[in-house]
Amino acid sequence: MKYLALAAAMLMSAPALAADMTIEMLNKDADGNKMVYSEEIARVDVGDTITWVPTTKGHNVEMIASPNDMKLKSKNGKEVQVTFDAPGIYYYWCTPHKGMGMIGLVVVGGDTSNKDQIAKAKAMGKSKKKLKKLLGEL
Ligand SMILES: [Cu+2]
Repeated sequence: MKYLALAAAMLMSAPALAADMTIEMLNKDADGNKMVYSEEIARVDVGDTITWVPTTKGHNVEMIASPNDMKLKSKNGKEVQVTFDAPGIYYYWCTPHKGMGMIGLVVVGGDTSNKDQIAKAKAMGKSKKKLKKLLGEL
């Protein structure tokens, strides 16, 4: 009986693990969009991990606004991994390409209650329009 309980617990934890996500940093995506993250809106559960992979050179991840004021500025061209422990919307950009609209949102735990905070966060060039568009999709 002990083993059955353990097996059941392992089965139940499987979906959370499966929700971990990889996001590619791209010069160009399959649709021809330039300087983009492969997932512009990523939805994960609390405790999930996202790995950003530098498929092409010269990109990074810099956190701009988040529910827990997360400090993050990854090195250009390096893989970076973040585990999200607080629910809410996280807004980040690629430092070299922020003016070209290279931004992304992570929604953790389905919580969009800090949408106003994100809407007021800094954005420049094409990122302004893109941020509005992405927030409109939440
Ligand atoms: Cu970039």
